[in-house]
Amino acid sequence: MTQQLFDLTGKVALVTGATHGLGMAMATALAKAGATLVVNGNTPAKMEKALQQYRANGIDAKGYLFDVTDEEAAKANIQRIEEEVGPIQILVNNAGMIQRTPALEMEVADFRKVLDVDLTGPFVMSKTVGKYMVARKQGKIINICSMMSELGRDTVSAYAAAKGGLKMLTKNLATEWARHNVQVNGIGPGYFATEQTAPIRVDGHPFNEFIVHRTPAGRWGDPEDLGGATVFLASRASDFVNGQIIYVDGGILATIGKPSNER
Ligand code: GCO
Repeated sequence: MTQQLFDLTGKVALVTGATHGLGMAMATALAKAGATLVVNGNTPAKMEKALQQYRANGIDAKGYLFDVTDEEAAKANIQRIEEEVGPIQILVNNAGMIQRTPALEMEVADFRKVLDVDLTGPFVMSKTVGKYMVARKQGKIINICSMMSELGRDTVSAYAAAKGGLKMLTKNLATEWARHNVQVNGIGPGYFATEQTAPIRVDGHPFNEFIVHRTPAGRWGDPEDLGGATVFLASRASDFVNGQIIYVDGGILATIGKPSNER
């Protein structure tokens, strides 16, 4: 009985930004739990390489190239996926970007771009896929939030504003769509070892030392650490879970931290 709760066999899962990093890790976990995987990306070369990586891992992923902030492109591709692959029952809004610039130096256009990709994009995708899910009275939407959904940090004002907004968008869509048996939740990753964090993770970088010390688990997250929460929120096991953000953060949000001279 318990295993069946987490079985995704026969379910179509669409993961945006899944050509690398945390998106690929979460998409892989969904596929390994039985889901039919559809991968979104916006770079042909990255998509080709990613599909090869999925195939090498025994996953026959389908790739669709489109910009999640472009509503017309999203509508056209979601319709294609529904026709070519099947009804989308799981949507993971993972595609995102970050720009690390002090607020006083950030161009307003750059601020708007981050908000567009990290907040409007998930809205476009949720609205486009949600229309099908609400009509079918079944669906799972998982928005990938962040530590910055709860905490500020120097240089990431746009990203934090977007991820804080994404937390509240998650709660609002959950409020509107729970009655249609569509569960909308989020995952808030802590600090993970990915391409996105590579610049602040190099040995000796002050931020690298800071994170290892600030995280009670004493390490950066491994992308595979996200698989369990992803499968849980995509499966029947979370049918009565709505508007929740599961923070997979090694304990960062649980603690004020400790003095720098303590291990
Ligand atoms: C940063 C990091 C973070 C992490 C993640 C934390 O610059 O602080 O890139 O944004 O990627 O979002 O949850």
